[in-house]
Parts: sequence; C-alpha cells; structure tokens
Amino acid sequence: MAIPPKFLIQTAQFVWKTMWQTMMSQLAPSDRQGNFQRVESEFRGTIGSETFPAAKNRYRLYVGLTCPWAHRTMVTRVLKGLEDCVEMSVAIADVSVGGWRLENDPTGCGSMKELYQLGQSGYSGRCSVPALWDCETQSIVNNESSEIIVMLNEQFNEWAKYSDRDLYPESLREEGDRLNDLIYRTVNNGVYRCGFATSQVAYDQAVTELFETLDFLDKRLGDRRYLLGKTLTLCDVRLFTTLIRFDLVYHGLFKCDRHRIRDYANLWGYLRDIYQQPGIKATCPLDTIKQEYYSSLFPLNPSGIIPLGIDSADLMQPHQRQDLATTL
Ligand SMILES: N[C@@H](CCC(=O)N[C@@H](CS)C(=O)NCC(=O)O)C(=O)O
Repeated sequence: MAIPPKFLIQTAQFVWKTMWQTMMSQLAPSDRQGNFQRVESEFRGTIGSETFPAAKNRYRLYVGLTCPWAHRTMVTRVLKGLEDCVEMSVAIADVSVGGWRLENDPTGCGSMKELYQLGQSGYSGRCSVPALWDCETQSIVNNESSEIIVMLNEQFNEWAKYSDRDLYPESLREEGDRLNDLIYRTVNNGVYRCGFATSQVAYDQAVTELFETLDFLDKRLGDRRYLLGKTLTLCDVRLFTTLIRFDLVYHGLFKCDRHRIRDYANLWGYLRDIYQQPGIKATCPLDTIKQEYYSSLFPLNPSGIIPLGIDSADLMQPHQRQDLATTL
C-alpha cells in the first residue's frame, strides 16, 4: 500500500519545522514575533583600570575567523600595529561540538567554553568570540567587540607600532557614535536580524531597514573617502567587517538579497579601498569565512553545500578612492 504523498509532505513539514524551531531557539533566541534577540555581552572590564592595567604581552585576544565582531578586533590590532603586544588565538567553528574549538592553546583549554569556565567557574552563559583574556589573573576582561576596539586604539600606545594613528578621534566621536548606532542596528546586527528571523514580518522589517541604510551609506560615501571624512576610523572598521561578508555569505545564507555590495557604486569601491590597505587582506580568509558560515549554521543550510561566492581578485580591482581624500 502506497503512503499518500500529501500525508508524507505534511509529516515532513511538521517534523522539519519543529526541529528547525528547536535548533534556532538555541542558536539565535527570538521574541514572540520572530525577531532575533542578541544576547548582551557579559564581561565589560576595562584595560587601564586598577584590575587590568595596560601592559605588554599580558592580554590575549581570542577570535574566530568567521566572526564579523571578532574581525573588528583583528583589523584594529593590525591598524595599530599591536601584533607584538597583544597575542591572538584563533578558535575554530566546530559544528559537531556546537561551539568554538581551540587547538594547542597556551591555557590548555580545548574550547572557548573551557576558557570561559577557567575564567569564571560555573559559567553557563554564551561563550562567544571575541574575548580579551588576562593571562595574569586568568580571567576574561571583556567580550564586547565595540569596547575591545576602543581599548586597543588607546590603551596600548606605548607599545603600538602606529601609536600616532587615532582611530577614535575626540572631534569625530559624537557623529561617529550616532552613525554607529544606526549601522549596528540595521547593518551589523541587521544582517543577523534577516538571517535569524523566524517570521516573515520580522524578516521584512529587517531587510527593509538594512537596504535603506546601505542606500544611505552609499550616497554618503559619494563625496568622502571614509564614513567620517578623510581619515579611517573605528566607524569604518565596524562597517567593513560586515561588508566583506555580504556578497560572500549574507546575500545568500541570510537572504539579504535586494542588492549585492558589488551593485553599489560607492560602497563597492570603499570596501575594496579598505581591503587593499596594508595587513587587512590577511585578516579576511574568504574561503574559511564562507565554509565556516555555510557549515556551522546548519539550520540555515542543512545540505551543507557551499556556494561559489566571490574571490580575492574581485576585491583587488583598483578603486581610485584616494582622490576623494581632499574633498572633505
Ligand atoms: N556582542 C558581541 C557578539 C559576539 C558574537 O555574537 N560572536 C559570535 C560569533 S559571530 C559567537 O561567538 N557566538 C557564540 C555564542 O553566542 O555562543 C560582540 O560584538 O563582541
């Protein structure tokens, strides 16, 4: 006796959707309307405080190559020339353990979960990257990228190769912070709000806001080289790490598909401009980014198939944005 296909389809849909909702609630918690709710970072210590004085080789940065938030800290570390002052451990996204794995780490930890628990016994919160680790007190100083990059910019100048380079100048802070709020909500976190939405309404709102901001930023970058004028700031670092993943991952996997960054006249040149600056390309292993996203976010890509994407040659095309440097 053949099973009626309708029954088969309905059962598969029910089982599949239930499994998907269960996995999504672990991976990306959402509210009752299906909007992705990002969990607040828990460790908010400051370098330069009594507990965590600035020092050479005392702190270690834990990153993951896929992660745009961790990437902000990697780019800032390179732009300030802090490679010999703040060491870095690269965690690997491991879908089989459902988290970040560490290999041959000096702490002896085999995962970010073990590291967080070494820092605070009994810790049961999220074990995210980036995390700034204090090797002396064996504890996490801070795991919020927007704060770590400010500390990297100003607290290690005594040992920084490019100590004169101020990525968060006082005179541009007010305008930069305002822009950061918009970019965080609609672009940095906006792509996640699209990809992790669990209802059509939540996705529609996130995707509309995302492209409204990208259109606005594209226009803004028509007469200035960087977001705040002629100097590159943390504002650019924060936008860059989302843009570099956009055509590669977010456009397909997160359904951010109205346009690609390549379709924008100014954003595309701006992205290439930053990518081509000394040391930056090496922080962007495109194949790893693509592979880790498409395989570790299993509920969004159950087949595990990894698409073709863009490659480094596209990003190395000339951009001529240096000519805009004089206009503002
Ligand atoms: N607010 C954090 C977000 C960091 C974050 O979400 N990192 C992700 C990787 S892209 C992570 O490690 N997630 C693991 C988890 O939350 O358990 C920051 O900006 O530093």
